[in-house]
Amino acid sequence: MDMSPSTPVIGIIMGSQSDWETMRHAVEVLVDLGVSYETRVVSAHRTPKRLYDYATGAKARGLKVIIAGAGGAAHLPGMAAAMTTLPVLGVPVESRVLKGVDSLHSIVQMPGGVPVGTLAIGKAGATNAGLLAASIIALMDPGLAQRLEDWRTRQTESVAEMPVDADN
Ligand code: RP5
Repeated sequence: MDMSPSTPVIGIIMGSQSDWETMRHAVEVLVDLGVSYETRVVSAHRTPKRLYDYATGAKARGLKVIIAGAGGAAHLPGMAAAMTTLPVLGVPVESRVLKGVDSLHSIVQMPGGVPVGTLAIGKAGATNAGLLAASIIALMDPGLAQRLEDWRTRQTESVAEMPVDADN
């Protein structure tokens, strides 16, 4: 799915359609911030050729950052990072059996020399991957840098000083 208006600078890949429920939160942030992106299902295990083509071609197509989400034996971010020098941000998807701890360990323990910036398990990780990718792009895009500042300000202003009962 490509909902982005212009040439994508961020590639969001995921190991399975089942990861979309998590990874859509990265997209929500990029839409809010007006950052161009593309989304693809790319499995390290089920579609290795698709992964090879995606990772080796990403930089030449103009992508600047790859966000890769996967669950279980989550090799996708690490294998993508092995084939490109673009920054790769890994999102551990919450797995049914081991609750995403397996995904986290699979993604975070990269050997020295092939980095993956690993985020939190699940929705928070996907949201923060979107924000982190945007802040990388913002280094070269003053307009986006301002939108990111504004996004943070709105978030700060949305936090009430006093707690309220949930059923109010
Ligand atoms: C991983 O296996 C995917 O990233 C997904 O999180 C997990 C389960 O995939 P499905 O069996 O739901 O397709 O490769």
